[in-house]
Amino acid sequence: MSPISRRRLFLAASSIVAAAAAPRALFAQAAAPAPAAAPATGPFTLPALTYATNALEPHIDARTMEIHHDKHHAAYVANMNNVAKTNPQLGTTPIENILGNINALDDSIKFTVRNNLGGHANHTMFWEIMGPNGGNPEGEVLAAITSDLGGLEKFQTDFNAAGGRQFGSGWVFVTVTKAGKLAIETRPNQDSPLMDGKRVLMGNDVWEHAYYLNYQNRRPDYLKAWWNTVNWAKISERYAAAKAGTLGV
Ligand code: MN3
Repeated sequence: MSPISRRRLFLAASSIVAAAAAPRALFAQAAAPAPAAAPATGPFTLPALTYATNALEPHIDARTMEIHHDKHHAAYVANMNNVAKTNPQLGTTPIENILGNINALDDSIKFTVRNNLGGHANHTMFWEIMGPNGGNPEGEVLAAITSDLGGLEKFQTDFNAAGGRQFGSGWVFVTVTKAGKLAIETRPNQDSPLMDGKRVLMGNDVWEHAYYLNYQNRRPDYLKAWWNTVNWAKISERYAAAKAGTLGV
């Protein structure tokens, strides 16, 4: 290309860029938008993991943890902050109370809150009850597992079977009453036993995003391996809180 035609091309390209950029710059000044990638801020916050994303390897890989926490859970939080802009009472009511009265919400937001606040509550619990070196069930929790769920081995078998049977996306939970009684329950999507006024002792996420990078279609293998990530000390704390009536999400 001759220097002249190169110059002409440059000028032509410059004028196209300038024409395209001008209205955008004006809009940016008028609207002062936040960067597109920034999460919506508001009353709902993504809880930080209390362990490294690779701390649960080889059972749950770091990349799965990063995408699951930083993208999936963050999206539920951002969506709730968006809906809270026009429904500020959502940000000032305890999460378990909103979910426990989900059908009282206006139809215009019920579906959004069910999915996204359900997702926020479920994942907040999920990160909390996992960790490296999680130990074994002891004390009152072990006694309840023995009396209500047929012992640790039967409990784990039944919990994995329930998680395996959950068709499509969902969760397998252990619910706990104020008297300390345990039961295995499943829910589809991001539904939670909190929506039935119950309390969740623990639960496992059986959405494909929880395991697909490492286990692909082998959900039963993920369910088995997941027990190596369970933090039993934290579950004991949640059990005590449930009996004291102070367990939230
Ligand atoms: Mn999930």
